[in-house]
Amino acid sequence: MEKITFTMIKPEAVESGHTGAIIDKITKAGFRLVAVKKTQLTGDAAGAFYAVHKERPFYGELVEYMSSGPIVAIILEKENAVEDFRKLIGATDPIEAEEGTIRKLYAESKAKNAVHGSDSDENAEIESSFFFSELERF
Ligand code: FUP
Repeated sequence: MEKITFTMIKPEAVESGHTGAIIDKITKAGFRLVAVKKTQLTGDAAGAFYAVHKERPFYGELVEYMSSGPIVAIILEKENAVEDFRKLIGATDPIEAEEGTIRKLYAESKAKNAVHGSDSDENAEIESSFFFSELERF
């Protein structure tokens, strides 16, 4: 069975007009779009989405940034989706990301790093369900 992963194009990348180029790179890498939504997180919603990072020093800034403007939420499908997508986006910090990765190309910094990518199959489902009902997945 094909596996899913979840991504968000983050506020800075949307604001900079990189949405189309990023989706093009994702689909050319063999991922299928299952669901797509442009929306803006409230502070509370961003806090809940990143609750696993609550104790980390960057949590406050992360929540503020992720609720600062529209994001594009996407469910993606591909064999080995989670691992392959994390390879495609590159390391958290664009300075460490490999050439040609989405973060190397479009991220501004470790905090404003252009895209999110789920880190496990379990989190891919939890994060997808945060934004989309079963009826919104095709
Ligand atoms: P990643 O899985 O690559 O998205 O990275 P993490 O789960 O470690 O971090 C989640 C988000 O927190 C990152 F996308 C950006 C933010 N972050 C910071 O702002 N500073 C840090 O030092 C680490 C992460």
